[in-house]
Amino acid sequence: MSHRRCSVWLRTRCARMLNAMIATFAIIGACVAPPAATETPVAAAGDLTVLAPAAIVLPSSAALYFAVVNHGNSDDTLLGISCTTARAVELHQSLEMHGVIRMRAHPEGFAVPAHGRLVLEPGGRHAMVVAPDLDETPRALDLTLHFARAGDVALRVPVVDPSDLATGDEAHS
Ligand SMILES: [Cu+2]
Repeated sequence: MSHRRCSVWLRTRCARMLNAMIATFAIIGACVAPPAATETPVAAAGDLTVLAPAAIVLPSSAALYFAVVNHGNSDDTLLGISCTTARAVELHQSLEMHGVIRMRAHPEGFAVPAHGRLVLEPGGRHAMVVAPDLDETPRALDLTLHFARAGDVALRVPVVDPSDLATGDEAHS
């Protein structure tokens, strides 16, 4: 399978999943911050803390969600994510156009503004793990986040059920 073919397939699958989730839980773009109950940082580096990591596992990929809080005076950038047990990790953004969710790759990374936060969430910015090597019932994914200023941050992302994410969004809105 060529790379181009594979990524088209991935985006279709990812968009389908997001459409289904949005239709089911009506969480489109409503939530900017993760719920208060998950504000406890799970990782930190420099001025950054990482909150609320969650992964949804699909047949040949996984979607990643988390938040990064920048407590410092300087902007930072999430340049990329690596996973030693996957082919690649891509940064994506979901955009709604005429009622259809489309995916856009973000190889340039995502900004983490000074005294602000970056939120990866269903229906918005997120990351996709391509072809992860997982157990039959995986419990977590081990990743490394790469930031322009703060450097590398190791992150264990627990695998959750999609309904768990929807509960968090509903609680916040
Ligand atoms: Cu995606």
